[in-house]
Amino acid sequence: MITFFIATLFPEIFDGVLNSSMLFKAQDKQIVSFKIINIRDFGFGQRKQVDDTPYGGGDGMLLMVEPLYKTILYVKSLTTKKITTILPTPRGKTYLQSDANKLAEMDSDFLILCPRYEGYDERIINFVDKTYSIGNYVLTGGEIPAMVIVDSITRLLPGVLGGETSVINESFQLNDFTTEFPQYTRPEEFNGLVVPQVLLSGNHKKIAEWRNKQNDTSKNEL
Ligand code: 6GU
Repeated sequence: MITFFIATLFPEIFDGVLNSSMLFKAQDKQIVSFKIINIRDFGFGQRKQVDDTPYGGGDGMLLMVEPLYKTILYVKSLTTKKITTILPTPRGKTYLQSDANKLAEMDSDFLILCPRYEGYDERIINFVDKTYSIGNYVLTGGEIPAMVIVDSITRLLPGVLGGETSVINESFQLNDFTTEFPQYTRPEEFNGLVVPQVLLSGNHKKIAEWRNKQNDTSKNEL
């Protein structure tokens, strides 16, 4: 069982995503467990303050290093298993399928620290193992990236997709650059749009060849 500890200032954001569909089933099958930690529990004083203004000036507030550090220590006190600590940040390495593949093989629990506000005190970098960005655009916090990372790892764990995973990884060589082939279901014709004939042919060799040839990313240019 792999435990994902997710540290956030907005625990409610995760309710729907973690408790629906495959992520719910993965918990139900005891393949993964999700534990949401509220960073505010490690804030200072009565107001549980976790943020402060940046040295040198600038807009907004930063997450202070100490509440994040205390969160890490707390989570490490909860388990004897190895914990890989991940910080989602637009300044991290771009997260790719190959990263998901490696993380899914690690036999480690994970702590994902979700930043908010205008960022975090850079000194927290010394206490994390990995930093990832999920692409070149700016989001309001680390929660959506955390969901992306959790989802992409969980679906690779044995038993989550009922054995499909190895098929996807091996026979289709899913890597950072492949797109999946287009698929069709009933009806055979919709508003004059027909299903490619080869898929109705029953010729599995021809179908496999056709699928391998499909790599149409033209819509990405629109
Ligand atoms: Cl990990 N965080 C934020 N705030 N924005 C992002 C991101 C992460 N990855 C892409 N944009």
